[in-house]
Amino acid sequence: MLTLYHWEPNANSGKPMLALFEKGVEFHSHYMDLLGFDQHKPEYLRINPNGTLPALVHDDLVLTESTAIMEYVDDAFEGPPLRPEDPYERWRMRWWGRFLDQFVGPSVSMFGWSVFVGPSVRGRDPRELKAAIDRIPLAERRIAWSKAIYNTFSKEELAESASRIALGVRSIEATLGRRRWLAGSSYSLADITGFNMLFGLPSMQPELVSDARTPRLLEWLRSIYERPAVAKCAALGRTPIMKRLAFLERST
Ligand SMILES: N[C@@H](CCC(=O)N[C@@H](CS)C(=O)NCC(=O)O)C(=O)O
Repeated sequence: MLTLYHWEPNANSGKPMLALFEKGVEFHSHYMDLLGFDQHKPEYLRINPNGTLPALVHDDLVLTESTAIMEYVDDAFEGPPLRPEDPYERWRMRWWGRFLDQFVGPSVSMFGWSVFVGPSVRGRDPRELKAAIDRIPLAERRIAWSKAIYNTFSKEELAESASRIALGVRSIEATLGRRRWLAGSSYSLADITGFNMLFGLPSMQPELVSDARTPRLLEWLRSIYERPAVAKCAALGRTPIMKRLAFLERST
């Protein structure tokens, strides 16, 4: 039995999901309504006490942390390898994973929480929202939810996030001028992470990511978007976030 507990197939939930589809592994998809706070309900906290997504349950094993789950999936199942054989390229794959997860991802997430998550729930009963915030197990996630709901991300922190995203974008654009994929000559978990984190940028920040400004990054996003596994992920999405993928359609 293999069950992936996930929200939309983007950011963290999209990473192990895309890895599973790329390898052709059959799994049960358990959609969690993050905007309905499913991830903080007792039945899910029994699986992941941190109340965050994704989590993969494989028989009696529970796996959390999206990047570590992807490595587990690549090790535990048959299918095309998603990590380079060459030790140096494998190091590069991990370097990119870490840079994206630790430096770029939290900034992209801050924007997502500020422009999508907050506005999606803000109109609900204030007492219910306060109770929902109080139930969040991780202090860090409580703070993010509270800022999203009460619209209190500061100008300074949003500016810092914008500059981190811009640095991430510049780094990827430069790297893709030297090699086909982030780690080297083969598509790897680094590309899966980058795609899930950044596919929304052409629609949300066209002044930063566009054919004119970042042609290589856009071509890289498009070539991942065109993989059959991405269409399978997109079919499991339920919110307007998935509409951002349409910006990767080729015009001709
Ligand atoms: N480092 C974790 C981060 C997981 C995480 O924070 N996921 C977000 C969704 S992208 C979440 O579950 N948020 C739930 C919440 O804030 O209530 C991973 O990579 O799996």
